[in-house]
Amino acid sequence: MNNLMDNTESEKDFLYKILMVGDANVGKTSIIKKYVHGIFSQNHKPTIGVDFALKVLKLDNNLIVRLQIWDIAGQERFNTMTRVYYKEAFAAFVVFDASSWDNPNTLNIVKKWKSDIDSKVSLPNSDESIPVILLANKIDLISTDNDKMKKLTEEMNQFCTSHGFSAWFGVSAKENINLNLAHETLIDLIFKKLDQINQLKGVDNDNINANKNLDKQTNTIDLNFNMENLKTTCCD
Ligand code: G3D
Ligand code: MG
Repeated sequence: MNNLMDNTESEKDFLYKILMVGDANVGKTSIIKKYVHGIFSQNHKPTIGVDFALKVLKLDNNLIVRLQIWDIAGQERFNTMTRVYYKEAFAAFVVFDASSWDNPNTLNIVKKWKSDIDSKVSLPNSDESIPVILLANKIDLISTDNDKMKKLTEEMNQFCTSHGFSAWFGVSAKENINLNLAHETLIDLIFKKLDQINQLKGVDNDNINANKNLDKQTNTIDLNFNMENLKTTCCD
């Protein structure tokens, strides 16, 4: 058949909530500001509670992906609020400061963030864990030290496999290193995971293909639980 309808594929427009977590000062807000707004600025106010930013990506003629990125303040670590913040997330980044990676505490904290995510969130309408990517931020501070970079790479490859991270990237909010690649990889992982679930269920279930109750046009949120009045924008 060769009629107009066959050539006009309907546009798909998916909205995904994703989490940016990690301790204070590792550069979460800076990553989001650079990736979403193209700005790196020092001395911005510390994040309090949670902030949001929206990145709209046109992946091809018929596919729009909106990433609603939740910037969760590091001081929220493991308190009861994280369960509320994580609700309905499709994927997460855990961020640490690459310049202090050889401090033994750094990777212990990363493990705790990963366990916190695994224990509190699964893909909407599913028991599947969400994909989590590890970001070694501030890589600009060590990227000229070849020995350090080699050791970091070896250790991270092993660490990700043993602790269930889908991937890791050395990134820099300051120098805009690997930010696009990390986000594109996260979107790929979401699509792959949803495909697997849909195949297992034997359906193309749009209900689990995207967040339905988040505002698509702006970076304001209908949280749909006991925080209705929490409406804010990212990174002022
Ligand atoms: P947070 O949101 O995780 O708490 P911020 O972290 O984004 O507020 O960043 C904390 C500090 O790290 C900031 O420094 C910021 O400029 C710096 N930073 C963030 N990303 C990078 C990076 O990629 N490279 C380097 N060199 N520094 C980075 P200040 O001095 O403003 O507190
Ligand atoms: Mg912050």
